[in-house]
Amino acid sequence: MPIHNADIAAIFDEIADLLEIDEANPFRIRAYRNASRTLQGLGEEAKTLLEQGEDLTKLPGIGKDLAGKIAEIVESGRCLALEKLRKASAPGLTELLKIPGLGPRRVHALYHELDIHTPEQLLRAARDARLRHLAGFGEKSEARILETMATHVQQTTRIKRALAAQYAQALVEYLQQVGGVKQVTVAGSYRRCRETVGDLDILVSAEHSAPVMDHFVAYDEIIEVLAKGHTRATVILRSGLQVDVRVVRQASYGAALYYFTGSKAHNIAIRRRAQQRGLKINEYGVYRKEKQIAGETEVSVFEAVGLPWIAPELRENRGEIEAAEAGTLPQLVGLADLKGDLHAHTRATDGHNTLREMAAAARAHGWSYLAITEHSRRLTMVHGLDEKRLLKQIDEINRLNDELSGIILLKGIEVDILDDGRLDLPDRLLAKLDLVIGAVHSQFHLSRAKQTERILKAMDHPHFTMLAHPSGRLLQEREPYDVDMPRIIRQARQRGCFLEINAQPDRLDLIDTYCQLAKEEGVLLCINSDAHSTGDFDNLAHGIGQARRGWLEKRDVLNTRPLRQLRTLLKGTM
Ligand code: DGT
Ligand code: CA
Ligand code: CA
Repeated sequence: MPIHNADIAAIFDEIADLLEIDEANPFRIRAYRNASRTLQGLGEEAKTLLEQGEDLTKLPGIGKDLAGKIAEIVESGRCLALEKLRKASAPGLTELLKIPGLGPRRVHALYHELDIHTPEQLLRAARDARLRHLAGFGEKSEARILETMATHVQQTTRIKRALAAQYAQALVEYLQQVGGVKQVTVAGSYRRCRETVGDLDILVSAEHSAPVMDHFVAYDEIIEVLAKGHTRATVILRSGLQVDVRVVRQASYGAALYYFTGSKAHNIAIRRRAQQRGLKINEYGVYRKEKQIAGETEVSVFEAVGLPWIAPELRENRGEIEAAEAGTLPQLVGLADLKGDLHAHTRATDGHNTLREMAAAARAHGWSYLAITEHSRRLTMVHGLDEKRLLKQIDEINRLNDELSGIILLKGIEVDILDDGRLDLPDRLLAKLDLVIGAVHSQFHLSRAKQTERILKAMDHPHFTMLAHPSGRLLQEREPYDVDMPRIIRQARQRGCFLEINAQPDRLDLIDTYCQLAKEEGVLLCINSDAHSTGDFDNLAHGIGQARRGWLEKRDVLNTRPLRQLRTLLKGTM
């Protein structure tokens, strides 16, 4: 049975969750979380590395013990440590963690005080008003839990796109093995680069569908075949992910690709347009009466309804059809447009690589600059920098810049925005830096008015350059905090500062519709990897997807600027 990195990561995450509910040693918990992150970002399958005899302890955050566990999982598909932890706790307990607003501490209280270990029990207790008396809860959080439970079921069945990508790529390669197959493409929300996907919609072009269907349902990660017909099948993978596969002839490939890319709202609007022109449009082609007039390529489908090709990321019926009609579609930003990255960590705090290693990796990506932005002192858990250690890092960067060629390290900080909107380090120190990224890492539940005021105050600070992960959401873990984002965007315009698109696959924050608003307001966005190791630079591809969903062009993105222009823009904020 093939074990993917995503499977191992899921096991480590569950271990970390259970340890956290158990109030185990925080460093032990972090070790599992870091290892999970390393695996999720790893370009190559751990299984392959092991087969090649590679030493896994060379990977960031993987020590001897974890390397052993990875080998165990790859070989046996099992992890004894997890099984032991599961036995010692109630089944379903980690399900509770997926409910937004419930962290390990609260789950611990629910379990030990009220014997609640399933979402159903939680719902019942909230309805009976039993939660409000629990330490750390109250009437407000009880109401919030009732509210989120309503949407919870729907949310947990989706999966992060970056994770789905690992399953998708393996499956695409598998399907390409069949003789006669010309093209294999993942369509649906995946192709539109939504941050989570409900299922995978895979399209295969071949003249004969039977061999493709037979090969597909024999894939050894399938645990259930829900449907199998002549040209389509639906299955569930061991990971729980649902996959739809459809086989079409080359003459219909464009029409099918178009149709199954969606979104549904976009498709419906285009179909109406086709009808107005006396055309019929479906997954097989575009028809006038009975005659197919288009459908081999996507371009031909759009052409038939009088439009230029529209990039998949825009197809949400949010104005793209009108823009296509008017000839004002954006020239979307691409990965190759980026000149550098402005948010990265090193071993000085919770990163895994040295300054020198990070610089070399950034240069290898072809960039001309990389900003080092460690956490500030308030985050003691990750060894946030105090004044003395930041000064020391500034010196190190200066020295390294003298020595290195082809890459410039910029001096920055990811400084905590304190509860009252002040910044976590003194002005005279921030003044020595090239950029100051402000970040909210605490007090997520302030009222909308207070949270907004807090962030606006921080942005007013003379040295504030950029707001990190502006909404604070963690996909499927934490809802965005309640904040007046349009006001923050307007403030950024007035102050001449920037907003981040944090490219970590579980953040992808700023959210697409606000990217669009920021662009309209003339606020530059910066697509940042938030790298904690050299491998994390690959996150930028996810950030680009998010930026494209937000209609951003090269000129809307700060880190497409060459170094000299960038420096001028950064100085404007200091
Ligand atoms: P997901 O899977 O929830 O992340 O989102 P999608 O967009 O991938 O949705 P899915 O998998 O249900 O369907 C794939 C595409 O098929 C969808 O984007 C558009 C097309 N489609 C599905 N149902 C309909 C429909 O009732 N009418 C039209 N016009 N298109 C549909
Ligand atoms: Ca889908
Ligand atoms: Ca589907």
